[in-house]
Amino acid sequence: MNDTIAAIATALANKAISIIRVSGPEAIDIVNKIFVGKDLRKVPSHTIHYGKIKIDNRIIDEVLVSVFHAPKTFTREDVVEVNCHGGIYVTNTILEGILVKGARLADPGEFTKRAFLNGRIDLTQAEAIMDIIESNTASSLQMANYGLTGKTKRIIEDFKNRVLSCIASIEVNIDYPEYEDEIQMTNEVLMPIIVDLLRDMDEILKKAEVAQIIKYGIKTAIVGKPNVGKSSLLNALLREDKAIVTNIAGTTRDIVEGEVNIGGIVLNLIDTAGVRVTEDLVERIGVEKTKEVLKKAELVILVFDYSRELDNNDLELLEATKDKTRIIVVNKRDLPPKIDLSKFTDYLLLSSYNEDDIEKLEKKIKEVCNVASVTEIDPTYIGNTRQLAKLKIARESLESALNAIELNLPVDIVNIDINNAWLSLGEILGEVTNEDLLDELFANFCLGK
Ligand SMILES: Nc1nc2c(ncn2[C@@H]2O[C@H](COP(=O)(O)OP(=O)(O)OP(=O)(O)O)[C@@H](O)[C@H]2O)c(=O)[nH]1
Ligand SMILES: [Mg+2]
Repeated sequence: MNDTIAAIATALANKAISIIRVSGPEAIDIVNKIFVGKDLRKVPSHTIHYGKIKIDNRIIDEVLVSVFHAPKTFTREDVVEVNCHGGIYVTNTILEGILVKGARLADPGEFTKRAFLNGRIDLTQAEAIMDIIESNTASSLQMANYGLTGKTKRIIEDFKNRVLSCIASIEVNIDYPEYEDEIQMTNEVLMPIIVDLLRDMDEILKKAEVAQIIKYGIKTAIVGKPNVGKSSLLNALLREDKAIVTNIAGTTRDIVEGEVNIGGIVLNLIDTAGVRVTEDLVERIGVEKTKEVLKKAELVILVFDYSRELDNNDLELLEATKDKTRIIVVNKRDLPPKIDLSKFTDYLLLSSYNEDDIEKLEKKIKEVCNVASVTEIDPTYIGNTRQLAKLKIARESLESALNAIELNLPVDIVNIDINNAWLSLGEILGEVTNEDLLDELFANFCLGK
């Protein structure tokens, strides 16, 4: 980790400004070699300097260079940032100049990885940086910011400390049985502590389901037989003419996707080909795709046509979606009815042409997804999948400790499970990690981050 890395931190497109970031022991020296202006090796930390970049005796650009001395920097190493004009060619030329003078091109996420390895942030905070970049609603951004400021870290540390104090007492008892002042960690003493821990973890895990929805959105499939108005409904929800609508059955052949933000919740809408038995090859492939989408959907909007009688296609879809979180929409309520609504227990009669009806549908979606009240997000909403998976493993270990206590197994056996819980909690923070995990994790970051 002793080399100096460099990368373009901004998007590579013709824009107003680009930033090239350099980090490592040689950062200042390297940039100084191509900078015309003050001697960057002599300027104080956290200062910005105007000058020019000169490579092979040619002026490349007029720039502002920021100099930050270790350790008060993002990576805890010396960091230099070059603000240049935002053309793709000029930015690449300056980066190349920096690489030629001895820096290495950074891997994706390598700056953040260094911040983590140098102890400036823990793994939950590193992941929160990524989550901030990927946020697309106010609530997911707020959640990511809780992570970045270390609130997630503190929740996990609190669990870890509670688990550790059990382990410590058990081990003192085992190693120094003669210390009579120490509380004896019998199964009776341990039981309520473990029960409390499980209860508190469950509370976090319960909120996590909603947190995941906030972060990733809800995969929502709009299905129905041909011509019921699925694409019209998609367009109405998106407030955009995205999918082609015609009065010809079988208009949508391929899936059409769109994203809509309903009160802070993102719906990943998927309009599908109308399901029916068909001889048309293209349409048949579309129908197969619909069935695939249906399997993966977290929410299904099943659409019927009020002006046509229910047929086998409708009934099959009703059956195929019965175990899904589902909203039944009976569309085209402006036309003379042909459907006996008493067939359904819960449905929304609407017209995709009517704005009030669409708002009713949105309200129903929030209700069904149980996210109506997600305006108040507190720091205990953890939305990061890796962190949650580890927390679940820690919970399982404690559950198995509890089983061992109930069987009245010796405390040192119970301690094995408690130790495992402690290790999993440490993994959330990145205290116990292996290289492969870190490589995989940071590889998902953007270049220059
Ligand atoms: N009267 C009336 N017509 C509607 C309504 N919604 C959609 N339509 C019409 O129904 C026809 C079919 O609409 P689409 O949205 O293309 O239907 P679809 O379910 O996507 O059809 P496929 O893609 O073929 O499966 C079009 O002519 C729409 O204008 C409605 O609420 N009332
Ligand atoms: Mg369609």
